[in-house]
Amino acid sequence: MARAEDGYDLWLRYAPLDDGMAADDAAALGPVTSASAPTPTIIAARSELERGLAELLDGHEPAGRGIVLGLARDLDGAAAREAATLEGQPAGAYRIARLADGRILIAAQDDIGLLYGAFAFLRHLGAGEPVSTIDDISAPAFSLRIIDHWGNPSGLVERGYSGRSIFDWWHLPDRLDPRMIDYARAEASIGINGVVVNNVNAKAYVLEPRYIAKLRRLADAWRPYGIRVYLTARFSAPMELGATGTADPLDPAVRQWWKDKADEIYAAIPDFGGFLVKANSEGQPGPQDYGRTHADGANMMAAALGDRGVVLWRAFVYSAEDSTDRAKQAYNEFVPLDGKFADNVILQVKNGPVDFQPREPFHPMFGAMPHTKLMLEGQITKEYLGFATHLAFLAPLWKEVITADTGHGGVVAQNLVGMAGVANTGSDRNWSGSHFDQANWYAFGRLAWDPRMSSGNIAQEWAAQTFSRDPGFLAEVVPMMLGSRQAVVDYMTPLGLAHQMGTGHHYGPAPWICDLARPEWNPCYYSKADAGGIGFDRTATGSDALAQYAPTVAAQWRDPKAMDEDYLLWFHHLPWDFKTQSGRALWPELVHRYDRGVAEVDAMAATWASLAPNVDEQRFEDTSEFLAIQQREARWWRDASIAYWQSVNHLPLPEGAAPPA
Ligand code: GCW
Repeated sequence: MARAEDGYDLWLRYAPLDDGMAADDAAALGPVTSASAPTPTIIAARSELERGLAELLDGHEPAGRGIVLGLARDLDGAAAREAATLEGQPAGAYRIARLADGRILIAAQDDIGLLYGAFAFLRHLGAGEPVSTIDDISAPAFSLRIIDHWGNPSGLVERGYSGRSIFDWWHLPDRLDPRMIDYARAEASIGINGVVVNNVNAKAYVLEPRYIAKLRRLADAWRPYGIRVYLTARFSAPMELGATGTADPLDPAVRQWWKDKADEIYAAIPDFGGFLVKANSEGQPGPQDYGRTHADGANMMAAALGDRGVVLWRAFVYSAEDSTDRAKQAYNEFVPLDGKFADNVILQVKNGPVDFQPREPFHPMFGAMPHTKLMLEGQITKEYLGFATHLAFLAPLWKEVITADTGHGGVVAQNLVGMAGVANTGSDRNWSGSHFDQANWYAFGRLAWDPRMSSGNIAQEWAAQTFSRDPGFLAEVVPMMLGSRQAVVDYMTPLGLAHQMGTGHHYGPAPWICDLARPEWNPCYYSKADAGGIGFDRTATGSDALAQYAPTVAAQWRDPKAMDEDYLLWFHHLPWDFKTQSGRALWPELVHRYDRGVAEVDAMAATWASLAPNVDEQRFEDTSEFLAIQQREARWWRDASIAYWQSVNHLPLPEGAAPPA
């Protein structure tokens, strides 16, 4: 692959090591061989290693004892003993070790573990680690590590900010875009093992035979990379496709239709992953249309799949009929159904109870359904964080959620069987719409593999592989990435505010919108700002959403004077002169945080400007231009928000506040 400066190579750039290091590594490395019979996956692992090493070593011929790929059952001696350390580990686990005879061993219990091990070895080298110190054993924390695409067969991507869909539905199945292989390499390199190819706001016709044929071509292409395909299924499909007069999940003809459909899909794609379903949510059809429950609907589809696949049933539901507190609805609908879902049903729950905001407390369903499998849904595409334009590294956001103590025994991550990320990839040459948004794709996969990884380590290995291994560069860029999401929180929705984005596009500020028919589509519904104060009272005197959390967790957020102020206005409606922990009253504290966000973006831009020597011209310029937009738009957010709050609280700009731009 050409060493493109346009971002196409992602973190799989394999930029040449500096000469000394390349020479040392070449001396320690040798030809890649396989102790196991070649399968498509093992061939992919070998060819990735060969391609990666050729580029990293940049002309230096490997002169060492060689790299051996091998399944545990095919190894003997010292290699077998190393591989034995994987016993009991889940599918995909790998071991990388240096044997006494100088060979590098990449061992696994299954083919896909060898591919993951090959990518891991290249990641270590790509991040600048010398061969002599690489020693790794790793296994995925979750069995389901899925990417959800929100692209429509038309090519338009819902909330997609990187061009059109990467799937060329038009030419499939006859033509497979070679990009689909690079896509699979990228996903496999971070451990992703499932891809939902169509939008949750689904069209019924993707279940027609012509689309199953297209999907089959993708499934065949991705199988060597360990990726199973999934489809979003529209609940009313049997009706819409003219087969039944109802979509009632208890109707025998409906049940038979789904069973036949599943059989038809499995005949074409024996390892089809299953169905993702958005039901009775934002106008999508669902079991409640027939007086049935979410469990009735999900279990019907689960029965059709049998032990061949899973139903990923989304918990993102809220309705206009309940205007009290949108944040409470999913919990209210689903928690009473705990224990009623079939074994192959997994509830897919957004990280927070409202909708992918720059910051939300973790969703109260986590930990509250001990007899139900749950999966976390995060959004890689930044619908509410400035699209692909604003730089915001999301690992800290996801870490905040997966490390949160549910109060029901364990942190969120311990209550999950998987993680699903809403894709930010599209037809843009750089895949993600911006170079730094590639980091969010990368981080999502790394956390789904190992939720214990720190945001800093993820940023460091991504930036080293993607841009430069120079320690001076990394010392600047990693902290810049780590602070970037908090900056967005500060200039958009500080102190626990949420959903202040313009309704519809969700890009710029619109706290003043208050006249839309559905109350929960109005930003004013979330701020509840008036002359007396600001914030959503979710304590017992208000919606009492707090009561949905375990007592120990609720206790942390009950007292506005003692709590983590990042969630202050999420849970409390407070007077403008409420004394915050900084000693400032709420109003000047709010303004201070907007200013802090703007200042942070300015600092990010200055940091980036200083890194010109480390980054190729095109990617440097692309990023600089976006940062300039972000600087301007951070001010737009701050100034528009403050001006609106002033129109309701009639307070002057606090002393020392930065004047509007
Ligand atoms: O965040 C909201 C988006 C919708 C999306 C919905 C969902 C796919 O604004 O565009 O629809 O969430 O998650 O279903």
